[in-house]
Amino acid sequence: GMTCAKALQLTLAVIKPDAVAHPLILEALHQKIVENFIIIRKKDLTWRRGDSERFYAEHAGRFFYQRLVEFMSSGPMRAYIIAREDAITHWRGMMGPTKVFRARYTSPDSLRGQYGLTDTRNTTHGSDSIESARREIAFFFPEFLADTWMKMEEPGF
Ligand code: RTP
Ligand code: MG
Repeated sequence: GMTCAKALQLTLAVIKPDAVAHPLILEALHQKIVENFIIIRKKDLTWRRGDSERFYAEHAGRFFYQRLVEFMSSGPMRAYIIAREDAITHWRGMMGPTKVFRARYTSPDSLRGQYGLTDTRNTTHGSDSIESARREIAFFFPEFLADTWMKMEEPGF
């Protein structure tokens, strides 16, 4: 039975345009996700610039904002809703540090350490808290009923 059902947590994982553009890297990242999580939803999509601006509104004004917004709407992405115990922390750990220099030197086996190109073109995104996971899952998957789904996972359902 699903003895760990109580602890299942959802998060959003995104494979960014730099990684989707390379079929072998996309496949490697997909396999990592398959091996580590239950995939609840998966979607290929391309953002308009406005989507990118809304998603990263909290970074508006920072020096990298324009390049980030531009890049994230530059080509196809793949988004997943994934589940496991401590999904948020686990996926962030697999990604490794945001900055590619740090990723390469401190976490060479992480996804960004292996495949990251720059601080912006760093292969993946992951929600950083329960609140942002909820917000970001709704942003990418507005049709997904997170509350209903989690209730179905309660013991005794
Ligand atoms: P996020 O906010 O997306 O979860 O990412 P994070 O916590 O790992 O990184 P953060 O520092 O909050 O940066 C937000 C996004 O901006 C991109 N970035 N580009 N120097 C640059 O060009 C630069 N610095 C940060 C990151 O790739 C991250 O997606
Ligand atoms: Mg952040």
